[in-house]
Amino acid sequence: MNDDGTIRKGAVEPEHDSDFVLQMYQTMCRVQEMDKVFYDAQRQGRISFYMQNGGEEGAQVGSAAALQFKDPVYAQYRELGVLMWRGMSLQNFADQCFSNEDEPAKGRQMPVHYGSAAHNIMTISSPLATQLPQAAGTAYAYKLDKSGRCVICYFGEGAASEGDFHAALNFASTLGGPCVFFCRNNGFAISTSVTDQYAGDGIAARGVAYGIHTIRVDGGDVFAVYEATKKAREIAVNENKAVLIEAMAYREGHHSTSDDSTRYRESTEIQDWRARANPIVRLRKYITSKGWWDEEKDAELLKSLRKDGTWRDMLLPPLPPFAPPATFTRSPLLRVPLAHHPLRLQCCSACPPLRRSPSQMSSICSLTCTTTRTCRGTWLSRSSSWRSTWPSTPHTMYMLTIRTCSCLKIQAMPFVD
Ligand SMILES: Cc1ncc(C[n+]2csc(CCOP(=O)(O)OP(=O)(O)O)c2C)c(N)n1
Ligand SMILES: [Mg+2]
Repeated sequence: MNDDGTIRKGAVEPEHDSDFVLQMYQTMCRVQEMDKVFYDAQRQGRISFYMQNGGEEGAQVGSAAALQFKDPVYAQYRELGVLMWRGMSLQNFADQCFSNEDEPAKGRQMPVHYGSAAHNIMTISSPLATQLPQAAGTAYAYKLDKSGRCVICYFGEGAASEGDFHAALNFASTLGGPCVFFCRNNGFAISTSVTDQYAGDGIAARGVAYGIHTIRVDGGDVFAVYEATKKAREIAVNENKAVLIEAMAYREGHHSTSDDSTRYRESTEIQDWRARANPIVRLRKYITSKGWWDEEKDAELLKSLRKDGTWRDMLLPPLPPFAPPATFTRSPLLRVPLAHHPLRLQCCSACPPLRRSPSQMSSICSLTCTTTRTCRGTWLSRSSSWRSTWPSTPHTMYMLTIRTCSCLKIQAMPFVD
């Protein structure tokens, strides 16, 4: 498909029925909408972290649609459309990002580290590329037990610089097993553009070097991705071999909510990609030209996505009622119970060391957020209080270190100016 939604000269137009194509389109729009809402939720301090998928919805949904439910998914972290296509609900995602108890890891994981046995999705790990050797191993097991299943393993082009990428590809090429290694080449590994990541011809060339069937595809073209993945799965299962796909796309958003990508790329570059090559826009042009879609339907879809109950609950402005102050005695690890509030931690004012200046206080007590490994607050001058600079979330854990404080009684309470 061209950027304007027309079929490229010489290409074969796919013969999907309209329901299937519209289902793909709606899933891609849902990814975009969830990204907006969760990004805002992070900015409002309701969750600590989020990663967006803009520009890669076509690669995600197109590949997921070509697979079978029995195929296990090993993902990186920017594959929301795959998980949605598998049937994970907005509530599942919200439970994970908000560390609710209904989440399989019971709030012990960072946001966007989804996983669901029910949907055949392995839990995402933070260290890059660990999923690749795991996928190669699973595929080898499938080869031995002739299960007819095919492993799909997603990763970014940045992760392909890890040793695990090479170990996995060599393992897969020599021992075999049905595995589709799906590389999302979105142009960046955080702030490092591909021009600084490698000097060769991208990731596809590495597949050829390992003797693995390799396909490079336009990642913004949902149909092309679908065909490539379908073919790759077919080869993988029939020949018990690995196949590498490199889907060329562009990361339209920041790397994560901890990043500001305008520090290392021009905003005009982002705007150009969004306007010209966004996979949702391209597919919308195609379905409109087929007479399956129009502006009115698009507006209705957007309205219904925004009306979703999960969004509504997340965006409710009032904060939860104040929990009673909690007292901790010598416990080094505090699970802060006051979700969503800026927090005041106060030591007994009778404690002599705490009547010192803020700089002296810092040398006596320190509070470190165990998620970000940073001290997320400041001691207030002329008081024995510490104020968090960010609102706490349900999974915020602080490591409290008290060196010479004699009372060892700390009270946690909502911060009120
Ligand atoms: C082993 C390891 N090294 C470094 C990091 C820090 N890190 C997190 S994401 C990332 C960039 C990965 O880029 P890419 O694989 O292209 O995926 P993208 O974010 O572009 O989707 C890096 C370097 C990490 N998580 N693990
Ligand atoms: Mg990348």
